[in-house]
Amino acid sequence: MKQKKVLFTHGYFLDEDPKEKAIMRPYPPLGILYLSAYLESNGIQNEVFDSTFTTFEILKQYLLKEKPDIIGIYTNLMTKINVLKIIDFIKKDKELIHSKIILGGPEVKNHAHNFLKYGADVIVLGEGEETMLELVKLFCDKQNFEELKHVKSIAYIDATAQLQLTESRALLKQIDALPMPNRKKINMQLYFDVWKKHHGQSVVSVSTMRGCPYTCKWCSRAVYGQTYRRKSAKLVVDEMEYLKHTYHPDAIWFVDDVFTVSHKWLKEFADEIAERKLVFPYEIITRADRLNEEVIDLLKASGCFRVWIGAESGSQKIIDAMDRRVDVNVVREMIQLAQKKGIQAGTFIMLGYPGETTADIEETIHHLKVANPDLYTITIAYPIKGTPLYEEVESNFTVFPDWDKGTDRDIDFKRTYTKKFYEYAVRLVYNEVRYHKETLKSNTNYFLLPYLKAKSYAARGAMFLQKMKS
Ligand code: B12
Ligand code: SF4
Repeated sequence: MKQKKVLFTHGYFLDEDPKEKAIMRPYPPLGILYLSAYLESNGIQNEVFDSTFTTFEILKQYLLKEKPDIIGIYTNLMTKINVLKIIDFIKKDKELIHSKIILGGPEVKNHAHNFLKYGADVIVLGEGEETMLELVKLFCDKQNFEELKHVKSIAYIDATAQLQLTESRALLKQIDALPMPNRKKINMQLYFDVWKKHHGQSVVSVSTMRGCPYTCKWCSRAVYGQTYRRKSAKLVVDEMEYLKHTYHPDAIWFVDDVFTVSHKWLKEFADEIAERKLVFPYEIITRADRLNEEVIDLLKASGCFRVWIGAESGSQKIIDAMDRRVDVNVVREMIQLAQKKGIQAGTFIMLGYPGETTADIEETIHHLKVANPDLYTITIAYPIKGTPLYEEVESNFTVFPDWDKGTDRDIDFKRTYTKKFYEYAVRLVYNEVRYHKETLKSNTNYFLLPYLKAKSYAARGAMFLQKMKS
């Protein structure tokens, strides 16, 4: 086999992202680091160009200098427009005309044909390791596109200009067999420096599970589907040990969808940590219905300092409409129990879900006041293609950008009230909840209270005006 030059990259440039620049919590692109490690362990050398701390110009110069034969690009909803710019550049430059562009990641499955028409050569659908390896081998051995039909889980355009979707590939049974992400291919120190500078501690991300067995209607499961596969606790702790000795980070963030989904696994994990005396601060995301006192004790004992508990709303009606399958009272209970046991609790809120009324928003404010999480974030609901929410609101789209000009985040649909109404509702929630928190403090700043109330009233006034328009 003739080895070709293989490069992985992604289209995320932190400098272009004002929201991220305000929070400065960047993470390395784990997906392509997994692919890089998998190829390397199968004898295929490759490089990773981590675009996070660079610019499009620097990426262009790199591509022109290296002239990779195969360029694999991670694509998600936020990076889609940049990925299109990268494709455009590669396809129009005569020095790169020979390069094959392979796209993967959560955004490509439901837009495969569009990406191909835009210039991508192959789209990898779902989990990428085995498919990428087969594609690289195929491109190294033969140049014949006819052979692509034998590679499972891809989309491409054939010689007769027809879209071809190949047979689906079974998901990897044993994710234990995967090598650790190839972090040595990128400059991890750049991430640690940013974290240290802005948050006083360096954090490294780790993935231990693939897939999620739940059904939340707005959530994209384009890559791993409604599955659940887990690395053995021993291997996860091996990775933690390796990270600790190689990079000396201050904390770990587990990017898993529902970290405590299996209590059996969690027990094994906590035991392994205890046995190796490797208690290390870590942060997770999970669901309230997968927490209880025993689980919270295991988390605490094994180093967990913060748990994010999704609920999305304080209104049971909206939680049920999302098919989130959780009881709002259990969410409150678990936020409080985690805090009581010395673990910080955060939660996510989504406003503007179909059917949400002012009464539901008031319930959410009440929920946040009662639950009193240490942290929370609010997003305005938007439909991601391929999700049940998308199908539900598709016939009611009011704003739908051209595919190559915008993302699903820019879509708007007919909600109970206008999108602007919910933007003001976000302000209302923040100010009301902050007001409440301030009143609980013994050293409250009494000038702050009327200021926050005034902001709440202003938000309510603006919501009222928007309601009139709805
Ligand atoms: C960690 C994470 C984040 C982090 C960090 C992102 C990062 N730099 O890694 C933060 C918090 C910043 C974040 C933010 C957002 N995220 Co996010 N995030 C995740 C999460 C939980 C884990 C990602 C991960 O590391 N997975 C593990 C790796 C191994 O899997 P993977 O990346 O999918 O890679 C595999 C395949 O996709 C494929 N593959 C990947 N790249 C390539 C490239 C090639 C060439 C090939 C062949 C294959 C391939 O092979 C890999 C291995 O099998 C996922 C959900 C999930 N469970 O994956 C959501 C997810 C990726 N996020 C999502 C969204 C919507 C967002 C936001 C837009 C949310 C928002 N604010 O509105 C922002 C946008 C951020 C941005 N600037 O890009 C969606 C993406 C949906 C979509 N269609 O794109 C997901 C899928 C969540 C969901 N279920 O809806 N996110
Ligand atoms: S939101 Fe979380 S629990 Fe719900 S389906 Fe998505 S990953 Fe699973």
